[in-house]
Amino acid sequence: MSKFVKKNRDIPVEHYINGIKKADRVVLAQAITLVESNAKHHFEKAQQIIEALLQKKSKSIRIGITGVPGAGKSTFIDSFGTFLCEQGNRVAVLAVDPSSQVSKGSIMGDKTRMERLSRHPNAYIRPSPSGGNLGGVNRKTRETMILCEAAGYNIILVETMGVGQGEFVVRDMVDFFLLLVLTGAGDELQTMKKGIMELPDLVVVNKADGDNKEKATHAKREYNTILHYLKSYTEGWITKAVTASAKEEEGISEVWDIIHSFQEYTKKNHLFYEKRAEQQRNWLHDLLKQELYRYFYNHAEIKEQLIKTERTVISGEKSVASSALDLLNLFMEKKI
Ligand SMILES: Nc1nc2c(ncn2[C@@H]2O[C@H](COP(=O)(O)OP(=O)(O)OP(=O)(O)O)[C@@H](O)[C@H]2O)c(=O)[nH]1
Ligand SMILES: [Mg+2]
Repeated sequence: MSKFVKKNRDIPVEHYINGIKKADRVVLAQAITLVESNAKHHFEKAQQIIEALLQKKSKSIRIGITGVPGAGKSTFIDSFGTFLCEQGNRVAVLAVDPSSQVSKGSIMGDKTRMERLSRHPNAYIRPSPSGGNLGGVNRKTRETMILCEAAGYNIILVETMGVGQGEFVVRDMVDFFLLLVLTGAGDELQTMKKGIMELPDLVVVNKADGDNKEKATHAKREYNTILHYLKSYTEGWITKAVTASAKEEEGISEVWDIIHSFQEYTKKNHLFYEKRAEQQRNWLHDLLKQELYRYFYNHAEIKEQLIKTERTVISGEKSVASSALDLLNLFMEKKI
């Protein structure tokens, strides 16, 4: 626990709310620390701050960036983010790293990969919250996003590694999802999780520079062929593959043009806010399921009864369905 978290009991919520409204980066960072804390009283304070800062229709765009390790996500965010900042945008970079428990936050531990962006006054970079399960990381990232938007960041970039469940979680919290790939579609697809090709709104073949340029162009064609046969994630939007070089800063403005037309298209047919509404609903239900599960399995009497019930269903004394119902009834009697 950081020194700040230990000391912060006396800081009133107004301090955070006003500071964030004034785009004070130090206060924003302090509020995010509260959101990331697992202590109960921090949770309550964080919720008060968030509720005061909720926006009905935030004008931001949330962009998820995924890809296998080494695809160039951080380098791409550095170039892309700097490009966006130079156009007058305010860019916040967050990360979802389900592996951080093991690797202690490998993702974006390398702020050096975002050296230029981290120095830009319009950018705010927050490394991934460490510890906790994917559900916890999910909530923390979503709430951090709300705080950043309230502080005036109009573009939110979320980096996640395309290896675990992270990309599915991030897909459901962003408006636009970008998959960064390398050359050789065949090989790479094998290391990527099944179904991932159905998630992106854009595929960017990175490292299209030097000797690699030709191979990247070839891979782009291969990806376009694959994408042609897949259903798009966003109705009516055709997911394409393009080439770029994060290092040489080529194809960066083209990526932004595509995101811009995506925004225009989805706002015109109301999909943009419909998707956000759906994401809010999903989040609520995910959270409810998670909490119900936790309450149920942590309930002392349920735990005890569950062992007995297991025995009776294994021995065939009682049917599984009626045993489950009995347990649920017991749980409800105890809770309500
Ligand atoms: N030639 C070339 N190299 C690149 C490009 N983009 C990234 N790289 C290099 O590829 C390596 C990995 O880049 P990162 O940006 O760290 O990749 P990442 O996807 O963020 O990696 P993880 O965070 O470990 O998942 C680094 O050595 C980069 O310098 C590019 O456009 N061209
Ligand atoms: Mg990275």
